[in-house]
Amino acid sequence: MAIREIIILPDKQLRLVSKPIEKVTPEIRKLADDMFETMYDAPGIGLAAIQVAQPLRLITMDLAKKNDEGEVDSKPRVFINPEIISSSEETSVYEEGCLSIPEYYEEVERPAKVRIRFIDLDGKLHEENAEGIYATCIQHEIDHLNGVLFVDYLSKLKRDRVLKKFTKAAKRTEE
Ligand code: GNR
Ligand code: NI
Repeated sequence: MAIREIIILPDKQLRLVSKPIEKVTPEIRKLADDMFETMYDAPGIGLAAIQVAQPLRLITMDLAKKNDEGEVDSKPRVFINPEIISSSEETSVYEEGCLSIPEYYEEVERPAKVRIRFIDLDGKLHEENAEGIYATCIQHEIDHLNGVLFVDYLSKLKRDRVLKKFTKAAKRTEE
């Protein structure tokens, strides 16, 4: 396994539409392994392949949280070619962050529940209902596959302010 570099705003690759995966090859498995290592190291609860500069429809996720005994209840998940089949009318608001927009957090309103379809690393098809942080996270990650970032849901004023901050920071490090 290896930690890969996470690309950050204003990297234009974040705006690419990722390509469907036709076959789960050893390279795809290696990419998923590396994405888990990168995600846990960050740390983050989800990661889309484009965040490590691979424009493929692959997502890793682990919504690990401490249980009543204080032990970490970890559940690594892989989503290949995920799709949202339906979304609830009801919405919920979560404070979101993104590893590609470090140290910036804002509230985003999204459908509270979604039904998703995806394949796993064994090529097996799944359909699941997601709610709570799972629903928010899978929508955030599927957005990445379509070149969409959570700041796109904010007011133009807020979005422009974040973009400017990251563009300036990128200029400073290239000098
Ligand atoms: O680690 C992450 N936390 C998070 C919190 C609220 C909503 C979405 C997320 S995903 C984010 C990691 C990331 O950038 N995934 O693309
Ligand atoms: Ni993100």
